[in-house]
Amino acid sequence: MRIDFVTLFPEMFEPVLGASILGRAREKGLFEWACVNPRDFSEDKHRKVDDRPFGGGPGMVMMAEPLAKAVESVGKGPRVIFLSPQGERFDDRKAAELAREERLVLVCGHYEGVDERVMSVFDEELSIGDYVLTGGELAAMVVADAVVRRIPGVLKKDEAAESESFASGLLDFPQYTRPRVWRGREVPEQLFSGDHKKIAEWRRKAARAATRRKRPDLLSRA
Ligand code: 4FV
Repeated sequence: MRIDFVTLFPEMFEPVLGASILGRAREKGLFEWACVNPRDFSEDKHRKVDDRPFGGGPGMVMMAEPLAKAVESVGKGPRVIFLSPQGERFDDRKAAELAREERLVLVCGHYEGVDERVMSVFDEELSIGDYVLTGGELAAMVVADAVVRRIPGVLKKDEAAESESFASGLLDFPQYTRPRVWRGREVPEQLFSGDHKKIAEWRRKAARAATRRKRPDLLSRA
């Protein structure tokens, strides 16, 4: 899979996407990415990419031309997704859907937003949550992380297991590791029974209990 990020802050991406599982996915040739900066498409001698809002009001607005040119420079074909609080809520189902794509373009807004007329250049809008970020970059990286880890071969077998949650409609069961007693608190003895059926049964019950307690909405959905 290839992802092109349209962003005014390309320096933000390598530290995050170059590390851990996504870094490894790139090394394994399962994932590649690049950044396209609208500033490189500004015809303005000062490489201007934002301007004051018509009708007044605080802040600045991203100009349509440099942004449209940057998106179009990636070429026809890829699905173009604009990250914004007005978008459809991003979730596990959407991650699975996007993981089937060959190419994605993730467009990162900044300032108060973008000139509304450039929305026609985007195929869809996605939001990672009902709050306002300073830019779409973090949201784009969240989407990239959740999508790339769904690409076959990116996660090792044992890593893959943990990404089942949500797909099963339930939250994950609680995990424990050494020491067996920590600050006087024991690990549930069922996990030492060696009886895998009993352990799986205990985990299923624990996952349902956790979901009922923390995310009852998921249960109604499940
Ligand atoms: C956002 C979100 C988000 C809004 C103004 C960028 C910022 C600035 N993107 N999910 N929540 N974007 O807050 O995706 O342009």
